[in-house]
Amino acid sequence: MDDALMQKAGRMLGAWNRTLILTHDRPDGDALGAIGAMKRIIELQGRQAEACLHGDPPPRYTFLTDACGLTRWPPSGGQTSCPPSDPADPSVIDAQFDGIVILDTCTWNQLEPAAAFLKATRLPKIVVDHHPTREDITGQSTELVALIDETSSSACGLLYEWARRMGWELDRPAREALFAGLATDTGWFRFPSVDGRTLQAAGELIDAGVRPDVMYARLYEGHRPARLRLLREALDTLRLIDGGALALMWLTQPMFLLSDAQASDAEDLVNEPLVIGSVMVSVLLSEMEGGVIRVNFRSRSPEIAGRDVDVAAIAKQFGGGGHRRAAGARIQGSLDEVREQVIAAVRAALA
Ligand SMILES: [Mn+2]
Repeated sequence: MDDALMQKAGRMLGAWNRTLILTHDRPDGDALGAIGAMKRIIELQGRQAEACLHGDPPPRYTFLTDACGLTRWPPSGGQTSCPPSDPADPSVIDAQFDGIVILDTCTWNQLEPAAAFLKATRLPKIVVDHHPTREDITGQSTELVALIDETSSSACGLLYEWARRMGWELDRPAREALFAGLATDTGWFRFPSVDGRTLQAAGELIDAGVRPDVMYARLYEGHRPARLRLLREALDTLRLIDGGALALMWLTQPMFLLSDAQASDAEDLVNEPLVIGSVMVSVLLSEMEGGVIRVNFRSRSPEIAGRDVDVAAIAKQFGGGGHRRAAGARIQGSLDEVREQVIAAVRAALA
C-alpha cells in the first residue's frame, strides 16, 4: 500500500470532527470488525464517529457490535431523537458529518440501502477495501481517496496497516475487532489469501493482549442450536456432480422455518462439503423471502484441486461478485430454475 496515499487519507480523516462510517450490506466479521475498529480509533483521538450497519449481523458478532457501539442506518449524527426521515436527501446527513469512511466494499449495490444517499452526498469519502470487484463510488463527493489493496487478506488487515503507519492508538475493543476481521475473512487463517502480513498483524494483536482461544470461541462456538439443525437440512440435500467435483446444497424457506433458523445461520455452511477430497467447487443456494435465491460459491486452490475455478467470475454472470475462491450472488427466480442455471455455469467453468 502506497505510503503517500495512506498519509493523505490519514490527514483527511484527522481533519474530520464527525465521521460517518459505513460498510456493506449483510455485514460479515471483516465488515463489522473494520467499522468497529475505525470508530474506536477515531474516538480514541477525541473526535466523534458513528458506524452504521444495514442488515442484521450474525449473532456471533454481538460482542463486536456491543463493544464498539455500532448503530443502525440511517445515522442519527448524535441526535438519537430525530433521525432523518429521507436518507436519500443528502442535506440532512451532510449537515451532521464532515466525511465518510467506507470499509470492505467498493460497489454501489453492496451499499444498499445507503447507496442513494452516497450517490448524492457532497461529503468527502475514504474507501478501505481489498475486493477485486470495484466501482467508482465518488458520486457527488468533493473528494475520494481509496486505500485499496487486493493482496490484503482482509479490510481489517489493511486498516491495521494504515493505523500502524499513522501511529494511531488502539484499545482492546479495536484490537479484538481487527483480529475478528483478520480471522474470519481467512477462515481462521487457512485460506490461500493468508500471507506473512496477515499473520504478522494477528501476532502483534495477540502480543498486545488479544486472546485467540477466546476469540475462536466467540466467533465459532457461539452458535444457536438452529444452526446445527439447518446444517442437517443442508447436508440432506447434498448432491455431488461431475464425479464429485461440484458439491451442491440448497436451503428452502420451509427448511429455515423447520430449523427455526435465520438467513445468518446459513453463513459458512457452503464450506462444509469442502471436507470431501474430490470437491473443487461448493455451491449453496438459499431461498430468501421475495423470490430471491442467495447463492454462495467456494472453490479450492489449484494446488489442491488441480483446477483453478474463478467463482467470482461465475458469480458475476449472475450479477454478483467477490473473490476468486469465495463469491456470492442474489438471483431472482425459483429455486429449481436458479439451481439449473448455476449448475450449468459451474459445469462450464469446470469443463
Ligand atoms: Mn473483507
